[in-house]
Amino acid sequence: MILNKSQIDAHNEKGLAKHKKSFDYVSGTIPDAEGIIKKLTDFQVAIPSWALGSGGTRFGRFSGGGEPSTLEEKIEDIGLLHQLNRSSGAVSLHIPWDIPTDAKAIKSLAADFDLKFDAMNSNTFQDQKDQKLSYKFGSMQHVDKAVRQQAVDHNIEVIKYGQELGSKSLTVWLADGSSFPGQLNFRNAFNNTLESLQDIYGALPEDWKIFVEYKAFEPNFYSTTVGDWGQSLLYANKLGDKAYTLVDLGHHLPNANIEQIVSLLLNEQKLGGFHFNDSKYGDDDLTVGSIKPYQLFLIFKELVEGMDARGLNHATDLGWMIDASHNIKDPLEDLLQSVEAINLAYAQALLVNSKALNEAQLNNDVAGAQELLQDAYHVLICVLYLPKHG
Ligand SMILES: [Mn+2]
Repeated sequence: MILNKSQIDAHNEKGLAKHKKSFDYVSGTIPDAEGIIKKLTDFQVAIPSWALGSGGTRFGRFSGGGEPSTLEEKIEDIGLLHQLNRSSGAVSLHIPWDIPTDAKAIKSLAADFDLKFDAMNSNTFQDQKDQKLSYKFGSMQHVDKAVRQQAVDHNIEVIKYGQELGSKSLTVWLADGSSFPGQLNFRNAFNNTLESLQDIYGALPEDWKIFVEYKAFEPNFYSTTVGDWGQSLLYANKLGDKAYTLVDLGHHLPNANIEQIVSLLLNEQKLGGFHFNDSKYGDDDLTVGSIKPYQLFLIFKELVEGMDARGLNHATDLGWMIDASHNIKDPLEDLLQSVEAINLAYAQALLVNSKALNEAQLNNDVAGAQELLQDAYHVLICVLYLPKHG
């Protein structure tokens, strides 16, 4: 379903007076409201092609009505989302789930909805129909060179699809690891994976980036071969300038200090991309901001500070994507909530008085520093959410 502009304008018109009143109040309360709005407008979060259908758990899947089945329908859904929030202007494709058989037509359909193609995602975590060799015991870490080569070839094929669509990056997430002690020689698994990644890196176009995603557990539960940001950073450093670490919020051990990880990766100029979701226990893939919104704000605070320190463009120099699963909500409603939570956390981070914070830190003013963060976090919640539900 696509809305026409007059429908959206008519809807916006109804809330305009109320919005204007709140906006005037907010912009009178905070410095540089226009500058913040410009940054928010430029900030686009990619929607992965697998996010439009209902997800499921190991135990079951309850599909909703009207789920898109083709890539064209998925792009139309993302187009609708982008019409509504103007912040979801990119698609992230998964191969082989969403192979663009007619790349030219897909590219032009996406352009009709003002959508670009963000990072491409490869898949060596499951066996496809007619696949020659199995990934049951890993892909790039595999003891058999032929399996590793199959995984490398697949990734190179994904790059080719991406080139046809105008994408500029490849995200590699590996399910490789082991489920039982003794199953794997850790060093051999690491070195095999490095060699495979080097082969892919060699096929990467000059203006592309490769993102190495890490995950501490699942589907393997004893070890994972790219298990944390340190291991991902090792790969990224060994690969070269076009290789970066990708942070997925749900891929850490419980209570990990993700904001500190983000800060240090930016300091090393090795943070490449971000997958947003929220969680309470593990890789729960819940709606962004639904469980730990303050943590999301703290992460964005480090992102903003670290990107500014490195002179990076917030909107274009990192890959931003939602990576959540929609099990009981309508995916489109869920995605709207997620993108709104991201925009809010970003806005809150932009409101941090960094000069005053720096002074507080230099003076060891612990309470003052904490207050500065909490002020930035609360001001928008007060002005935005009371009128919205009042
Ligand atoms: Mn992810």
